[in-house]
Amino acid sequence: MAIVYLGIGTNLGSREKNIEATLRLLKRKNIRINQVSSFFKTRPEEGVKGSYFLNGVAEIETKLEPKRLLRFLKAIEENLGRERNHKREEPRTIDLDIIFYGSLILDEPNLIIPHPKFREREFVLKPLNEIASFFKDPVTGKKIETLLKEI
Ligand code: PH2
Ligand code: MG
Ligand code: MG
Repeated sequence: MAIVYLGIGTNLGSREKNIEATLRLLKRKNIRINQVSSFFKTRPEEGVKGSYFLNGVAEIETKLEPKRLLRFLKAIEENLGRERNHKREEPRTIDLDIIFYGSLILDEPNLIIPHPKFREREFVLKPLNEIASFFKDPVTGKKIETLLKEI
């Protein structure tokens, strides 16, 4: 079993319903949801179009290997109407990103863990700090609370 932190973001349609549906679909695959943070209203960053996001994170427990988990997360995104070959700047019903997979460090063409951008994203660090402030980033060795203070 691995403890995994997922970033959850939505800025299209009913954000609340998208989040509810996502949590429901996650549970289907024997994934245990340990904790869910608050969801914060945030401004789209990094050139994403559309209006406000709701952003939060969830701590889950799973036996799925990273690649299988990623495939399952993509299936949930598609199930909620996200196109498979979506563009980076398009608004999205749901975006599910693996932030941490335990203390695993992975650097492959289509999957980098920890998420390569989370350290500079307040929309990830702020909710993450609510449920995992003492969790240490395996790359920098820094706690979430420290990384949040640094941005
Ligand atoms: N996700 C991005 C880029 N920009 N901005 C906000 N506020 N929230 C996000 O989840 C987000 C973003 C890439 O996936
Ligand atoms: Mg993302
Ligand atoms: Mg994504």
